[in-house]
Amino acid sequence: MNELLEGVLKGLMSRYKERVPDVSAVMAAMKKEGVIQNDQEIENDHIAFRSLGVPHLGIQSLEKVFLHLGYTKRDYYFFPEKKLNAYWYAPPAEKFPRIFVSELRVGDLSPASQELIHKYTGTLNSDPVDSLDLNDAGKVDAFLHSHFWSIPTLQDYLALHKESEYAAWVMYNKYYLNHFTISVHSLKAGYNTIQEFNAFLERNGFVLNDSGGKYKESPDGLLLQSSTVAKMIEAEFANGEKHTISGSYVEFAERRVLPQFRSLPPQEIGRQHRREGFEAQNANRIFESTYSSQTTKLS
Ligand code: OOG
Ligand code: NI
Repeated sequence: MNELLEGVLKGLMSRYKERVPDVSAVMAAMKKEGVIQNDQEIENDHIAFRSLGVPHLGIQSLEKVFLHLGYTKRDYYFFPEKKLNAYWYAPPAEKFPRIFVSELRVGDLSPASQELIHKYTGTLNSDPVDSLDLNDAGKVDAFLHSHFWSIPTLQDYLALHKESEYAAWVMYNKYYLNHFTISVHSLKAGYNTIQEFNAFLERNGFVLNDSGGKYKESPDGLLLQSSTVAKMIEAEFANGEKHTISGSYVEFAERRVLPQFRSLPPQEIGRQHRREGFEAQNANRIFESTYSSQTTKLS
């Protein structure tokens, strides 16, 4: 099972790296400053997917893939303003990343936007995961990068974008990895807090999402997160029309040691001694890494 999961994650990461130049750029900057010698030293805290809450798709469909690969469903999060649901999933072993899956609450959108989405997804009459061979890493990888609906017209994309930037993002980007996350607490001193890591990112020219501040802190003070602003990619819409849209980004997380384990020697600290899970108020701001309020800072 773990080999299968390794194969799927490898496929996801290689396409993500091709598409998000910040991934290799952050790693190169870390090597330049001697933080890491090679990419494998980086701990991937979590990866994230977005989806559409419509019949046969959404969380209930996508999660089947990861439950099959050994993940366990954990907490639910609700984002009323962005009209999203999300869950996180714990990996079968510590060496694998957690997974954060969100979905658009399509029924909460205006009738016009709902109609636009259904125009594309309404052709599905079964859950595509149900006909997928989940024991074949190559097939799962291809599935996660395939189309379940036709490429939208630019006009429909822009109409959706006005009401929900998340909706427009998924309509075009589908299940492309939305981000991977570097665990900064596992890095060497000088880089292992979110403030220090953000300073490193900024002196190397990376632009941070500053919605709610350049890092987001959970109310318990134990989960601190920051992220780059998504890079713009040239997208080709139906009829060959082109437009630049936001792609994916990179996230950074510091999970602090829980109070009851603070007296443990540093070399004994493992994942189970640190803050687990996610935080709705942090996530609410991190979503905006692909929103134009943030991406326009790049131009
Ligand atoms: C996910 C945003 C939330 C986190 O770690 O809280 C998130 C997204 O942009 O799809 O990644
Ligand atoms: Ni995240």
